[in-house]
Amino acid sequence: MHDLDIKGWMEKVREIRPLVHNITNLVVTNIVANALLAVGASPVMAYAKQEVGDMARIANALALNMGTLDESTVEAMLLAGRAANEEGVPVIFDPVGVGATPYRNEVAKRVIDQLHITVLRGNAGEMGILLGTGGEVKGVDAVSMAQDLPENMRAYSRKNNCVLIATGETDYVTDGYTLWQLQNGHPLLAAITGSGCMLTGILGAFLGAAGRKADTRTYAEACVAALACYNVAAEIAAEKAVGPGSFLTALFDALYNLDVSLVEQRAKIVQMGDC
Ligand code: ATP
Ligand code: TZP
Ligand code: MG
Ligand code: MG
Repeated sequence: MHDLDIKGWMEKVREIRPLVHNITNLVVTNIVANALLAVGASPVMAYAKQEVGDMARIANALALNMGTLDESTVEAMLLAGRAANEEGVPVIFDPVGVGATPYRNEVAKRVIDQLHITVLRGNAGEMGILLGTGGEVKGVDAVSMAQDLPENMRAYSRKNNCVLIATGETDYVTDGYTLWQLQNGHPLLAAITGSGCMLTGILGAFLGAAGRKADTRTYAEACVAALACYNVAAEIAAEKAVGPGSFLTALFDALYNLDVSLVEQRAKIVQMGDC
């Protein structure tokens, strides 16, 4: 159903321990750092405008997340993003809560217009709103997804030469040509805050493993591997958990102990025609 080397990607992450520079939100900072450590990456959170450019330049990937915005964070994101773009460092952007307020919409537009984003990842509601194709959010949560979202993602991705990812019960990834549909994961992911933010950080780690100035197809394949690892880890964690609290702990353990051969066995990935 697919021809991806998930094992190879995970091994690369563990081998090179990518430095992921995160400008993320106040709710999830600690769990994003712990999730990155658990997969074998090296997280750093840096926000000061005096240092974000320098940090982004030495990082393997930059992860921008607009969950709890203010103007100094936005300024930091743009400075870091420009530095990353100059060096070819891959940049992932998570437009948390876009559609909830005009300010969030304006900031998402500024980031997308002013930076070259390597990967744009949101829940299905956020992605529909960003693409102007419908979809609904309530605060930071998706309420609904437009039927034609995957095809609209493919068109946007091709036009802008970036990877698009919409998550939910089913996840969609596209490089503008191929569309991958993934069916792993667990409803407990929607019962903890930050499941999307942790995923964004981990996607950053896999992009870092792909290296600087890689092509969009390579970055997309790294993202599909990251999603498969994360969501199979969530399934393993859910088997041990009794509720959201123990699930989060079990998720760190499952990411840390992840047997990649098991991910390859359990991954439910459909790769849909190049066009
Ligand atoms: P939200 O703010 O709505 O929680 P998010 O940014 O947290 O959105 P999600 O779409 O919830 O992002 O996706 C986060 C992770 O949880 C992804 O890995 C996704 O595959 C998984 N996921 C979300 N909902 C489900 C579900 N019902 N069943 C299986 N996996 C899910
Ligand atoms: N409020 C602002 S950011 C945030 C909340 C609750 C966390 C959102 O995390 P996720 O991963 O998008 O569910
Ligand atoms: Mg969530
Ligand atoms: Mg989110």
